[in-house]
Amino acid sequence: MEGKERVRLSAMATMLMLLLLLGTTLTMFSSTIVAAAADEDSGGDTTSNEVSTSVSESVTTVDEGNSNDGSAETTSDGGQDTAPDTTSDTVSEDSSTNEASSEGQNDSVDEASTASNDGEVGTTSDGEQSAGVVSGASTAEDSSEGALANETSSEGQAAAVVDEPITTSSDEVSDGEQASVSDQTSETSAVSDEEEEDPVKILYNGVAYSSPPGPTFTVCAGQPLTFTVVAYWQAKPNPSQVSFVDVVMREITSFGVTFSPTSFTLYNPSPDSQNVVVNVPAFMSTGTFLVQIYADTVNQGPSSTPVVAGTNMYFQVNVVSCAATADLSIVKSGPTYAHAGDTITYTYTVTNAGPDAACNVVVDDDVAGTPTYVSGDTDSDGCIDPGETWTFTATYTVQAGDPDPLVNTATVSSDANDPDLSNNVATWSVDLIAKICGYKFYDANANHAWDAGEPPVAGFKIELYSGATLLATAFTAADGSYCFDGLDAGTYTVQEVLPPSSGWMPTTPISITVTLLSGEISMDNNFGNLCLEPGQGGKTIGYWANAGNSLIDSSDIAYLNTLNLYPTSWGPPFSSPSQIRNYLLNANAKNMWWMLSAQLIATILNVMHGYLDGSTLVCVDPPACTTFMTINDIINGAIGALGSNVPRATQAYWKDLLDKLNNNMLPFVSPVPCPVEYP
Ligand SMILES: [Ca+2]
Ligand SMILES: [Ca+2]
Ligand SMILES: [Ca+2]
Ligand SMILES: [Ca+2]
Repeated sequence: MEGKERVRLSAMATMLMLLLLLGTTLTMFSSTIVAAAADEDSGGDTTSNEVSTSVSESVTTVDEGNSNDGSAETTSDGGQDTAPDTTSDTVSEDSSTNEASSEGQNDSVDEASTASNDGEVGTTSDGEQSAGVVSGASTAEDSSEGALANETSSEGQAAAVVDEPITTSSDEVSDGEQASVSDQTSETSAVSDEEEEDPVKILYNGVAYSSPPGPTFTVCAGQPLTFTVVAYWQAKPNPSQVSFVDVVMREITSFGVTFSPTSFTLYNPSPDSQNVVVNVPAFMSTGTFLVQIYADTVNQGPSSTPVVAGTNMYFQVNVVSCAATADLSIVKSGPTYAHAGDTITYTYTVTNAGPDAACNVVVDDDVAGTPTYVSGDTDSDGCIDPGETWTFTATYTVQAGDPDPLVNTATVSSDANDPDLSNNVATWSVDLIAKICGYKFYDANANHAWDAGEPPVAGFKIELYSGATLLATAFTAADGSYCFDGLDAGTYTVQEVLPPSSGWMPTTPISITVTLLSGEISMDNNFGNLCLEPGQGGKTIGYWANAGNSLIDSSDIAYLNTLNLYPTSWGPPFSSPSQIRNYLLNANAKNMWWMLSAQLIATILNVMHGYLDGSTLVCVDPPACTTFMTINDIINGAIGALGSNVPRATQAYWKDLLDKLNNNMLPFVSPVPCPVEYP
């Protein structure tokens, strides 16, 4: 009796402690608590874990105890009164609690908890109980209602949750073997001296989560979960009956949990344990799933009396979607303007604000195509990690007539979820600009085209018009070039402005009409010019008949005698300068052949004596100057017109040119550009 009293006292003391610990949440103490207390007592190693474990168990168990009572009764209908009695006995130790609880029980049973309890109980006694777990939660309120009875506690904790030890004990009881055993377990007192057996515990990180919710494991949908628990049996130092326990691990819920090993044996006398790997198959949907596993003591020895109870462990699997989430953003850059024919290089900068890496990144550009990766994957994993900045480039060659501005859109995507798609798009606008260019060249040979060796003319004014509107003015560069850039598509006129006070004149049209497509470059809108200077150096017929006559030498005479000159008594052929003087002084236009011959002699002598340069280009139709000839051209033309059968008009034409040339009346083309000056 003393021993029993002692046990009771310690049990009472423990309960008080638990009450303090749990405050008002404690409801009532079931046999489990008592058992736990007794365990601690006898075990001597009342670890906090155990305490807390037993507390939580007891809390959850309380109502269960009740419900178990109910169930037990139910069960008892099927076979045994002893178990329920035992339980109630236990409770009755708590006296007042007991009744209250039983009322609470009844209430809860009557109310919502009924179903669950029934379910549980039923399952429980079967040793299975998925449904019970869920219903447990819902029962919480019931229990609290019945709670008055439940004194204080538990709100919540669950009537429905089945208490394994009890369940087991009822199972055991149902074996018909033991009123006494359950008495021991629950009552602790007298019997405990004989057969105190700790229930097997399932410890996770040293804690027995024998009531829900237990630890929570967060896993990705579709990914299995594996963790290790310890099946633990706090055996007695001097066991009188039980020296080993065969344990089988099984799942109460139906998620397909497996164990490795599934079964094993724990031995007395030393506390024995077995690591058990819990394999939870993948959940495919997200959410939180409560899992209940059970360490069942299926055999023990040498006694066949099943006094070692199994135990539950609860844990939750929080299944979350693990598709990567990454906030990609793209920034695009490129030139601000471009001409047709330009190859634009766009640069794309892609970053990831996380939180996850973005893999299988695709950058696309609706104009430039698929950009090429350049750099940024610092860890070379093919994914844009937060903190990485990836660079891509793409090129596009602008075509004349492309949309202006040329706007293209780049997008970035990956296989990660992107919560903000607004920054996955970037556009870039390129202003397409057209251009008109050309050269100002010195058309030294007045052939209206540029020829190799003809120099550029710098400083020449060129104007750009749209219709009658002057848009811009340019001056030719040192290389003679000019451009009007930045133009939109349209029709323009470029026009040169001649320096007003010099002999500049165009040899090509002074204005050019240009029609541009967007971005188009119109080149070679060239202007040819030359400048005139007064004719000089010419000597007249009078000169060669008088002052210059003595300059005529035998070679002059020899050459002149080769020409088909008009024949007179003074020659040709000539034999002396005086004959030439008489021929020149008596020449007249009665016969145009003679007059042409006289002017031709003077011009030839001018050239042969260096007064004129036969290559000098002269304007033969001043002031219009649409036709230019070299002095040699004129001489040769005149020679060709000599003769008796050449029309007078023809001979007169050449005679007049020679006359003007000899009198310096035909402008010469300057061999080099004249100064270009504008006011
Ligand atoms: Ca984004
Ligand atoms: Ca990377
Ligand atoms: Ca434009
Ligand atoms: Ca030319």
